[in-house]
Amino acid sequence: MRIRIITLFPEMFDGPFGTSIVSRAVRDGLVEITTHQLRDYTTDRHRTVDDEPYGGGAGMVMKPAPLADAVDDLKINARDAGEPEPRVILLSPQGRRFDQATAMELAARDSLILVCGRYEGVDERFIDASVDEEISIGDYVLSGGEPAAIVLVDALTRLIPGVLGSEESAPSDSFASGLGGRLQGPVYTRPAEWDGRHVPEILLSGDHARLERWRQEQSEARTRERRPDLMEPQTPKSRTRDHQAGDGDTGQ
Ligand code: 9WO
Repeated sequence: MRIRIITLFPEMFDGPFGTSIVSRAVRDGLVEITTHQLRDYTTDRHRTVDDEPYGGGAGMVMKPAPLADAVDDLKINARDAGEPEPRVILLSPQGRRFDQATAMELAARDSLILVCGRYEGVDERFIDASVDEEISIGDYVLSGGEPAAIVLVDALTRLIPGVLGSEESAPSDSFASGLGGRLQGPVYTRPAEWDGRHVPEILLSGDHARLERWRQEQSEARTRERRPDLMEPQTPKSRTRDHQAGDGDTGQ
């Protein structure tokens, strides 16, 4: 899998991608991740990437041309490398909510371009012209799309065959396909008593059949308690921009 990331802050990715499972996957050639400085796609002397919003308002808006030029260049790059057309994803609070099912869907693609916005947003015409899908990792405002891109890459990388050892297995299909699954129950390690608190006796009993039943019950009780929404039938996914081409959506 090949992931290209357009950003004003490439150095934000050095730590997360240089550590742990993602770095091992990169080292083993299972995923190739590159960051691309948006400013390199400006053409003016001051390397301008933003401007004042039409109609007034606080802050600045990202200009469409450098973003579109970056995407176009990286698509040419992908074609030259013999890759299929990359899917272009903008990380944005206005996007479809990211979940394990979306992670599986994206992990099955060979080539992605992730676009990280900054300031108060990106010019809507860039989204209309160049973005296939907007994805949100949750209902909060960040300073930019970068932390969301890091989350997305982490979740995808774990799903690439060969990335996880047999010890740390990927989530099962039932969990993955729309969280029809359950939350994980409590886990414990040594010592059997710590600070006056005991590990549940059943974990020490060696009765595997009873233990498996207990784990299922714990998982279900916790899900019912904390995330009852996971136990409801899933509502249909909202359509992606792919399916909306030409429907006149103004994004309002
Ligand atoms: C800024 C702002 C300021 C005042 C009132 C409303 C506002 N909205 C925003 C805003 O959405 N800023 C974004 C910052 C512009 C695009 C990049 N930024 C961003 C991406 N923040 N949060 C995300 C994000 C991405 C994916 N999932 C969750 C959040």
